[in-house]
Amino acid sequence: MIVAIYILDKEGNIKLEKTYMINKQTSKFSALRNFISALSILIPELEGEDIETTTIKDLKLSYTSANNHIIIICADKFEDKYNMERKLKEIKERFIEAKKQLLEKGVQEKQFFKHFTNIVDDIIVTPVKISLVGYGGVGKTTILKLIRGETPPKEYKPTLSPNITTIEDVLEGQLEVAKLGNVRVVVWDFAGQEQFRALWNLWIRGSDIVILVTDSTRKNVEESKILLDLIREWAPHIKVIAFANKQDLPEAMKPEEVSEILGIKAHGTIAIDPSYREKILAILGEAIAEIVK
Ligand SMILES: Nc1nc2c(ncn2[C@@H]2O[C@H](COP(=O)(O)OP(=O)(O)O)[C@@H](O)[C@H]2O)c(=O)[nH]1
Ligand SMILES: [Mg+2]
Repeated sequence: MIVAIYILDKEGNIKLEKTYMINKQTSKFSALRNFISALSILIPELEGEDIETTTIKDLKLSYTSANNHIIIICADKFEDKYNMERKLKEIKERFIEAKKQLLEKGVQEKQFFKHFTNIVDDIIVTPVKISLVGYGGVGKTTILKLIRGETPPKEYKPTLSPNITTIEDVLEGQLEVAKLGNVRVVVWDFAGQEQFRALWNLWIRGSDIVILVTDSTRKNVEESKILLDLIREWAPHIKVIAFANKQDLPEAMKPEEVSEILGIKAHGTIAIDPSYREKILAILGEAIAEIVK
């Protein structure tokens, strides 16, 4: 995975620095910054417009020059070279374009790099697709609203990675979507909307994480098991977790019982209770951390 991006000026000053590491990786790459600073000695020699990639021990570096700056993408040695170079090329093009606009508008350099960091994020961070699936009425839309923060939470502490803070509301036709940074959460109703059934298979296969939502009644959980078997058939390797929603209702089975019927981990939720937002975001964060490991 890509772990950092740096933009340095001709004098070797770091103008933009952004790391994309998760927990454990930090120590491994802590020397990176010093290394990059040292690398700046080479800048005067980096005249060419090409993109080059080199591997140094556990690191893979792609670099290029643009507008008297050097742009460096750092990844672990397993990262695909072409993926890095493709992203770097895009960043370079956007950098040149944005610089031009900056000059026209007279924007301060500091402001420029702050703004450009957002552009870089969009390019670097691979989007994560999460599908909330289940029968009608189990609480998917309510969960999505809770994720979006539409129900005011009693207490809000961001539990996902620092990137995942801007909440953008995107509605695409029939789909209900929440966007949290690079994470896209989409709702699919299993019952009804027959015309969308054909897309189901494709969508599920394109998802990184599927969350099967149940209302925790025995009938619904047993029906959802059939849905789970279908998902498994379509996408055998996808990460599927379950929500045992409506835990506040007297007929709700305990999450453990739901887990047992489904054969996968079921988290107890109450989507109408804003205090569950944090728990739900934490579950998503954990699942995401696992898949991008
Ligand atoms: N008691 C209770 N009601 C819930 C819960 N989550 C959702 N609901 C209600 O269940 C109904 C259906 O929810 P909705 O999110 O529209 O279900 P969807 O069809 O899966 O999108 C709505 O009236 C919600 O307010 C919950 O955890 N507890
Ligand atoms: Mg709904």
